[in-house]
Amino acid sequence: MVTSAWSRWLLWWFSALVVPAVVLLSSCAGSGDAVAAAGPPQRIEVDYSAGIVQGGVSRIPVAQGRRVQLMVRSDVADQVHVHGYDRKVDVPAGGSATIEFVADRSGVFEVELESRSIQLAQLEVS
Ligand SMILES: [Cu+2]
Repeated sequence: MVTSAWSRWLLWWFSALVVPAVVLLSSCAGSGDAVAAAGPPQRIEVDYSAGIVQGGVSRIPVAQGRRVQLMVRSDVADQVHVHGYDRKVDVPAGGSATIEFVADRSGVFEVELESRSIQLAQLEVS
């Protein structure tokens, strides 16, 4: 038979330890992402011209959960593709295209000029 003292102790233990731990864990993941995503976006600019990525192809660190604003300038018409997040946008010759997304997946993701299979950058989300 469960005594009332025992059930009170269980209840106390559950509310004192388990509930706050779960709330703490979920708020770490949840509100952290929300704050990062709500903050100013990380702006990344890539310039593709004369057949090369100006300044070279770089691996750009991005904090997971952060909003990213990726702007690609290009002197050729193509499509910009962010792998992993599978975002695509057309870029006109001599123009620019912007992709905005929340970097909620960790890993290294290639940004590519799709039809030319040219790597523009890598996003390292962690
Ligand atoms: Cu691609």
